[in-house]
Amino acid sequence: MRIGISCYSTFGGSGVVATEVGKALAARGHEVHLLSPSVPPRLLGFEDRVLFHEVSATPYPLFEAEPFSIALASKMADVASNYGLDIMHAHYAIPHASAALLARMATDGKLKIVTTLHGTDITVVGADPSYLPMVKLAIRASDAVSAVSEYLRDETYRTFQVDRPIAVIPNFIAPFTGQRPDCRSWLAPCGASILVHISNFRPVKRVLDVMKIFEKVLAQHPTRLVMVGDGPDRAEAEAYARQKGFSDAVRFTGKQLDIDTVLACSDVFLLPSATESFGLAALEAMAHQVPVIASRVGGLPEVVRHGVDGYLEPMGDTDAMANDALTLLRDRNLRKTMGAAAQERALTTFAEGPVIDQYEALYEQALAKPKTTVDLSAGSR
Ligand code: GMT
Repeated sequence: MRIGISCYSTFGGSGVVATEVGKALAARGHEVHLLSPSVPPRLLGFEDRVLFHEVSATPYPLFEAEPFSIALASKMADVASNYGLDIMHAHYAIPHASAALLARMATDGKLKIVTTLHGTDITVVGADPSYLPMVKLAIRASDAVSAVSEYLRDETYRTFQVDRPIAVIPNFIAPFTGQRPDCRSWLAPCGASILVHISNFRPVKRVLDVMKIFEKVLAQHPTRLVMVGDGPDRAEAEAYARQKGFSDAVRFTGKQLDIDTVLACSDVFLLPSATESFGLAALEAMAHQVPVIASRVGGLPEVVRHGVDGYLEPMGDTDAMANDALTLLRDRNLRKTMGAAAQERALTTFAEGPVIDQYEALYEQALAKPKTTVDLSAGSR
């Protein structure tokens, strides 16, 4: 098949999943066209059968903001007709799915649209009245739709009252090579334990909770905290560490392409989010044998088994999360047992192969749908 994949190129779960899906499809012989504002972080090297198309919206003095959605739809229509695409796979509903609807109209209804819902496109921003009608239309009018967890599928039905099948296709772990350089001596000198958090530091990630958990742990156990990523709440988290006098024990690394190296030398992963449709970062930690302590919210219970791969606690309960962390850091055997269970689950239940099979099946379903009729005759009179 010839498949277009449209996604954001910022550090975020949807761009990671979209890029890894594209690479895996290309490895199976499909021709993949990635459309994004810049090269997504996971498209690191040359990949056979993967072509990249940069989407840029030309500024014009009249615009208050460049109409990215229109530029994206135009690029989709261009690539679809010039390369004969069969499918446009939109990752994250806003604006990728609605732009794909426009591109389908512009290509006489031949292009099939597959939309993958990732999280806040449904649970936070998608439910906002300024976007809701268009997100709802995109969900209804796509040829096939998937959500990354049962939780997200159910939230989609609840919020948008749509009556159509939505497949659940989870996030997955792309194969990675086992050995990584040891960064422990720099991140945690003198044999301290390492807690790690990876995110885009948006309010939904509750990074201040990460700091509070660490503060409680540090009071009882020699530990370092590694904060990977960047975003709006980073400054507040850094200020908290300085104000409480433990900033020397925290490394804010900023955005990192190579999270595998950091995870390979970490002891416990913290994800105290307010909501999380799946929690790809948690799954990536599990793949590295790192037990996860997370909020019991959204799709996280579908990923992390409480007491098996880590612990799930009520959102905001930093005392419980700190106690869990101390339990794990003080008991090397428990940590090893949970880490091994977590890795086994990540690499089997969430292995790449079966997930890509599911996406291919979804594409087949979309291709079997009749062509969408586009009647533009009224406009040509
Ligand atoms: O930042 C992004 O690219 C998407 C982001 C979001 O906020 O929607 O992440 C979501 O998609 C990931 C990949 O499917 C999931 O693993 C994350 O749990 C989900 N984030 C949230 O639901 C907060």
